[in-house]
Amino acid sequence: MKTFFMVKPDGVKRNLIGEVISRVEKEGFQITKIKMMDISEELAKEHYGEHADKPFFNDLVSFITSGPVVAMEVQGDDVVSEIRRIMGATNPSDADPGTIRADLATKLEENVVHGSDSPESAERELSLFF
Ligand code: 3AN
Repeated sequence: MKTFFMVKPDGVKRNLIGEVISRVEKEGFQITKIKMMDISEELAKEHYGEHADKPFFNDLVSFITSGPVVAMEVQGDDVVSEIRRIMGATNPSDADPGTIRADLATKLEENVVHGSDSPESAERELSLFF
């Protein structure tokens, strides 16, 4: 099984790429594709399409296009839900201790990582980015 995983611009700016990837690898998952890239406005709007009618959509697009990201395909057993577990809840203040967001993020809008939330999203997002 495969999922899409990304270190977002805040994580890249704060030199957290290695820390984040190391957590994923230590849990036994394989990074099968990886690239640093700038996300275009078009790709950002497509990627966050499900949030198009939310009040925070424009902020989401400007944040994700604000600097380079590290996009990955990650492989392993139950990898979609396992990566979500390693990431922790969307809002860092709700995230369990030991998760990436609890340990490394402070703000809901800048929460260091993205991971697909279902096998269907994983397929969609992997085809958008790779
Ligand atoms: P996740 O990143 O955990 O899959 P989503 O898909 O619900 O979370 O939200 C995508 C991104 O939108 C989040 N990572 C967060 O940065 C932002 N976001 C979600 N909810 C809000 C909110 N209520 N206000 C501001 N930003 C939000």
